[in-house]
Amino acid sequence: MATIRTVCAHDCPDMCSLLVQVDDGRITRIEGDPDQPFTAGFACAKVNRDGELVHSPERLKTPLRRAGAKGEGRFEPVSWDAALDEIVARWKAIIAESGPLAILGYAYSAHQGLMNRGLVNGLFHALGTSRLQAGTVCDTCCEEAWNATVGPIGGADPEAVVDSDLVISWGADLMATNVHFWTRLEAVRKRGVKLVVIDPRRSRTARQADWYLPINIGTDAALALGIMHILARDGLCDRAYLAGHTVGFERLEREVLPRFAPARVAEITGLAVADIERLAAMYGQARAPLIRLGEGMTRLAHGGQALRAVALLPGVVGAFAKKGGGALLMTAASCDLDYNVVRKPSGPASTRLVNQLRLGEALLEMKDPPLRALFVAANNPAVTCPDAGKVRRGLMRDDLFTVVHDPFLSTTARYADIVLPAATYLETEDLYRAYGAYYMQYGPRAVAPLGEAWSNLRLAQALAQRMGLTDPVFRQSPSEILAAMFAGDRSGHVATIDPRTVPTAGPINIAPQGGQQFRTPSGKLEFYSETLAKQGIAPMPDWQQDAQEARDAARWPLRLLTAPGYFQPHTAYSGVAFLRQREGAPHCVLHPDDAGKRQLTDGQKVRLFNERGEVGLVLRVSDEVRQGVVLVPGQRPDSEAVSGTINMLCDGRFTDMGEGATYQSTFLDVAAWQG
Ligand SMILES: Nc1nc2c(c(=O)[nH]1)N[C@H]1C(S)=C(S)[C@@H](COP(=O)(O)OP(=O)(O)OC[C@H]3O[C@@H](n4cnc5c(=O)[nH]c(N)nc54)[C@H](O)[C@@H]3O)O[C@H]1N2
Ligand SMILES: Nc1nc2c(c(=O)[nH]1)N[C@H]1C(S)=C(S)[C@@H](COP(=O)(O)OP(=O)(O)OC[C@H]3O[C@@H](n4cnc5c(=O)[nH]c(N)nc54)[C@H](O)[C@@H]3O)O[C@H]1N2
Ligand code: SF4
Ligand SMILES: [Mo]
Repeated sequence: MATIRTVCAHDCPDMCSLLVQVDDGRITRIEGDPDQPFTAGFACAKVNRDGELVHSPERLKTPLRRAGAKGEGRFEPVSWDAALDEIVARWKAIIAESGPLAILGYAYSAHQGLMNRGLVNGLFHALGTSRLQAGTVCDTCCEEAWNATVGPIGGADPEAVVDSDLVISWGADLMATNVHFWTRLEAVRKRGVKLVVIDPRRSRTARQADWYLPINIGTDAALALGIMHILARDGLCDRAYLAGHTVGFERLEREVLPRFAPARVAEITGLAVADIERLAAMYGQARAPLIRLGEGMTRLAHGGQALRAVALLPGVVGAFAKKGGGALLMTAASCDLDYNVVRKPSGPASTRLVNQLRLGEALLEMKDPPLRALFVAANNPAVTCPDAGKVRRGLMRDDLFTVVHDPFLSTTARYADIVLPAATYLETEDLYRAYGAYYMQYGPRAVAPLGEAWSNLRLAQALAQRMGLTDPVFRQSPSEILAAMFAGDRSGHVATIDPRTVPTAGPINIAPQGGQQFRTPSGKLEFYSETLAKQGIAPMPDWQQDAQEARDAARWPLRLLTAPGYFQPHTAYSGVAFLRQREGAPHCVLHPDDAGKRQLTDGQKVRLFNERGEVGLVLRVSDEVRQGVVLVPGQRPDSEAVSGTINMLCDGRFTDMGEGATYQSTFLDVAAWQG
């Protein structure tokens, strides 16, 4: 028996340090590392089960070649050599005939390791192919909005919550997606610190809060501006802080805030005037209030404005300067490693981009040259991209050569010409840095890759060598690549770390010291952003009714709310039968009044539909959501659902900033399932 200390590589802000017990080559137990302060000795309810993910009978054991129609899922095993020979021959022929732009290849976020995620992208960067504009399905909107406000730098240290005296979870379901911060918070709450949750749905986190505010979807900017209005009205602004560390507040106060008096804000947000007043007073009187920002509020047409308005609040009361105060969206931008070593080893500085959330359109409509080959690792776009029907029509193209690298036969893999078995993170070694806490850690593999599975890193290097690429990173060992990421003129904590010590150091705290820094063009917190003005985007936060949302709302009675499932947040956990059962059949949630109006009852199969199509799910009736909203947790594959997947009803419209996904600008109706 051996116990291996490694790192959880799932797409999750916590980046836990794990103790993995291995008996005879099998993982028999996974626990959180008690020596990593943030992990604090426990792994979440999903990753406790990752032994079952690794040893799942559903794992792919060998490379496969398609033997049936695309999407049918019929394959025959082939050797790695045969699979790689075929891929390289096809790619070389396509490049010779149409040029490298006819190929699109990428790895996305299911393996958070800096090498296993980065080097696949480095391979396609070096080949000069079309490039994925990645993350638009997830965080580019909130990231752009944060950057325009605070700059590309991490927010408050979640461990500093011990010094907070008020915490607002604003559009984040902490118990589902940030459970170690939640535990920290619970400890602080025992001392009387209050937790306020602002969310359109009564999430688990909302139910545990001291005060829950059920806000209308997409109205957060109005609430934040309403709070600023009251703070200014009541003399609760920190004028010295505003003068020294921010730009544009006076103009906002003159031109925008007058329109956000409490009565109007109440009308927009669906909250009572008294509650808005109370929230503003609480916030204005707190010494070090912390706002944990979630991404939920940004997944709609004006998501960027919402995030900006909320992220600016700590500037109004000077909370950014206080330990325990400020705002936390993400932390990763404060870690100054040389990521280009793996992501951009060589290749043209710019090339044609394919927005991840418009993959279907790119596959079907791109010309000069059309996309002729697609490579996907660590992503399941046939389920998790909006307009999933279009993605699948693209994947159905007979003249598209598709390769999917995945530990499982994902929905996307069913459309591939060649499927390659991927090793999971527990079978790979890598360097990690958290995006929701200030830690870096090296994670060795716990067990050898199962069957013939290969890591993303091994595959990227093998393909690069066969394609004739000579960049050193395609031959180096992980420890050599790690050293290269630390080389050069680094800043912050990274500059003080000796890379040779990293593989055995365990968790390394890399929290920046002092108050919140700003890395905007002005070096200050930007209530007014010149950068946005230049892009033709409103430079000061504002709230306006979106015209297209208003038209769709007039046509369809319900609005989609999307949030992670507790046991099945993404499809990455769908290989564990126990977790599928715990989450239950893919479902939607309606308020009792909305269900009653349609004569629908709890547990029955229902049809969700709009102009883009229909999907079939099981109905749950609950006042977790308000009237007019249908919640669909997680993105579940069709194989588990009554029919289809929710992204078939969402379109590829962009957010106001960052060209991100607008799942929640989707309007629809629900009826009984027929047939
Ligand atoms: N354990 C684990 N953790 C994860 C993940 C995982 O797979 N496993 N996935 C990670 C990933 S990739 C991501 S992107 C994050 C996502 O995690 P979060 O940043 O928390 O974002 P969401 O889960 O999309 O939404 C959070 C909440 O926002 C609410 N919300 C929706 N619309 C609005 C709105 O208009 N206003 C307000 N105020 N609230 C709104 C939703 O109801 C939901 O409860 O979680 C990460 N964390
Ligand atoms: N409607 C709607 N759609 C959404 C969202 C939403 O809230 N609502 N959320 C969006 C967000 S925030 C995100 S981040 C995306 C997530 O979407 P995806 O990135 O597609 O995430 P997963 O479902 O985790 O699927 C990743 C795939 O990678 C595979 N995989 C796991 N580990 C490895 C590995 O080490 N190597 C390789 N090669 N493969 C691996 C898994 O088996 C799985 O098939 O979905 C987005 N889609
Ligand atoms: S909480 Fe997040 S980082 Fe920790 S074990 Fe679970 S998925 Fe992994
Ligand atoms: Mo995400």
